[in-house]
Amino acid sequence: MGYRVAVAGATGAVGRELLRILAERDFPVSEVAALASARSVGQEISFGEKKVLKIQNLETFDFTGWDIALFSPGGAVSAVHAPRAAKAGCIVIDNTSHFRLEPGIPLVVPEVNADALKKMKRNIVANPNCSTAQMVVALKPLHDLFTIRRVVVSTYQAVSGAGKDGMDELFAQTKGSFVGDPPTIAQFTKQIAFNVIPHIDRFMDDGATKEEWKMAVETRKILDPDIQVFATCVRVPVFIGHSEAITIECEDPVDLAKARAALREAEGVVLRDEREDGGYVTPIECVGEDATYVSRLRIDPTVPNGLAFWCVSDNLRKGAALNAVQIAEALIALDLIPRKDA
Ligand code: 11C
Repeated sequence: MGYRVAVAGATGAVGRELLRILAERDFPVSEVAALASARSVGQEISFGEKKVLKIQNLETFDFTGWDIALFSPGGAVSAVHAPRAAKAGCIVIDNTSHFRLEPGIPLVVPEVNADALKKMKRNIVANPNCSTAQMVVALKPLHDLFTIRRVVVSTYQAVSGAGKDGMDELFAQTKGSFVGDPPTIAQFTKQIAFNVIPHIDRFMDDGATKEEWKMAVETRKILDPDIQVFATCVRVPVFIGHSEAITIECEDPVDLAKARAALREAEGVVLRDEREDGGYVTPIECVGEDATYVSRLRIDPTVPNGLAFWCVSDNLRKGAALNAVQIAEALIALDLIPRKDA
């Protein structure tokens, strides 16, 4: 027997990845519903090798009797429909930023804080921002060893973070540049092809962007409320795979050999750090992979107890869909999803 699982926002980049990962990991499903907005109703979407699902309307879908809902339809839509699903008794794992900081709603990266799931009060669990998820996976073993006090991070974020339309814009601008078409700019504030843009999400009063703010507040909720994070988030012309240059300052003296050993052992982390040409991981190599890759690990001698590294992961997988499915798996392991077929 399996679980009845609904995927909301099934036609988006993350929604498609959610369906792919559920099938790939043989998630115990008895039935899967693919939900999206009215304009996609009736379209077909594949689930695994053999099944095709017809898109149903999220607006009118009745969640009664469904066990798990994986939501990625955009914050405003989740704000309305995630509580509706939760009220119907379905456990919602929401990939938008809408519920992340709300009390009683755990914000979870299973390798880091699966235990927080036990504090779920409203049938909703939040999935973090992609740039936060991969960073905390890499930080956790280092925090356990040296107690991180401050993180300075610069990101190099793929256009798929802005969804399928962001990917289409990079493709169209790149192609257009070879045939002499002027760039059409819609998803980003400036041309993204052959460029980088130091701006993701809206500006806040202190001059930081909301993406930068999210990295700080989400890291504190997931890993440790005493960690300070200073982020600069940059969009780069890469389709999939976020990269991050991270420097940490720790309370305790840092030992490089111990850091390496802990990263090698850590769940979800692959250390590839060979200090030679090509001995590091780039975003194109992490596409379709589950791991968070760490490379270029070295002491930062310019700050007390400093350590620096490079971190890369598939933003649609660990940064979104994979983490959501791992949360569902952790909820099952902790026996936190009431079986309606029991
Ligand atoms: C980006 N990180 O790369 C964003 C996308 O809060 O879930 C995910 C936004 C979020 O544009």
